Amino acid sequence: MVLENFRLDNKIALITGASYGIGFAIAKGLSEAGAKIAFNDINQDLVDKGLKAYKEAGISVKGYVCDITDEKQVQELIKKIEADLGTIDILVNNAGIIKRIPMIEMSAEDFRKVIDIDLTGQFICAKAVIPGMIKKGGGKIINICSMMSELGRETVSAYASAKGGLKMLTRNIASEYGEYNIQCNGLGPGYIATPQTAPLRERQADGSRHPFDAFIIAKTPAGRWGTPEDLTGPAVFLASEASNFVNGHILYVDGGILAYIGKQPS
Ligand code: NAP
Ligand code: GCO
Repeated sequence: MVLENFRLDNKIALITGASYGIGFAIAKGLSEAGAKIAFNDINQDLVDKGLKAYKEAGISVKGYVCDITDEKQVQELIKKIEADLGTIDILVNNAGIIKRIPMIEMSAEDFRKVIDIDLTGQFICAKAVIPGMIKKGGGKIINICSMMSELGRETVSAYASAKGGLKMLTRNIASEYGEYNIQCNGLGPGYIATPQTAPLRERQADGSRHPFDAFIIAKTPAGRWGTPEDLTGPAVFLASEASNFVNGHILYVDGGILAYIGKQPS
């Protein structure tokens, strides 16, 4: 039965930065497909916020404080999860930040911080889980990419550089570890309504849409922002045996933005 291939029963999944937003929605979806869930976030307050939200959603999870840019912390995190739940089968590299600053006004320190969290952190987490996946006979790594893995725009030079690099890290992990039955793919969300994009959707003083909000609506054939829940089905697919021959692919979940020139302004 083909639908059985989408089940995740007895699989152990780590979703990074998953106290809220896209990570939370993906963790909820993987849990509903049968996976045991572990998540981390950058501080105890966020982990506690996440634990409360998961409990309210009826999801049993393990939560851990871990900065994904700190390799020692990540290696400790993996050991704790292995002791609490077992060897990780699925890693969703979701944690990230964005800094919207015109490039020539951006400090090298800020640029490095975005690269460190949005790209180096994903390398550190993938490096930490791959040995266990090899021993276990396989695994799934899902890197949360972006429209900015393909496109640029004003003020997001660091973020676009990181997400472009994450696309190639995805392809390289697929290339280097595919022979161990590890599939590494990317999920490329379009513009999703989360706290990270809230500044781009703020209502103007006169009650009108934020200009960027109106722009994204015109650029999206679906005529709407995505929701974190729009990502759960694609995430379950990439985490499951249904995608065992999909490797090094970036699955864009963008409502059609990348295919569309955009609606003519009225
Ligand atoms: P987000 O605001 O990007 O938050 C991601 C989570 O990661 C937050 O809880 C954040 O904590 C945490 N985090 C930040 N730095 C960390 C670190 N060093 N170690 C561990 N955790 C860390 O939320 P989102 O909008 O749900 O985005 C999730 C992912 O999707 C990100 O990778 C983002 O780039 C990507 N994405 C988002 C969109 C969108 O439209 N929202 C579209 C495409 C891709 P803090 O709250 O303290 O920052
Ligand atoms: C921005 C947005 C985007 C989204 C997302 C699009 O400022 O343009 O934050 O970067 O977060 O990455 O896929």
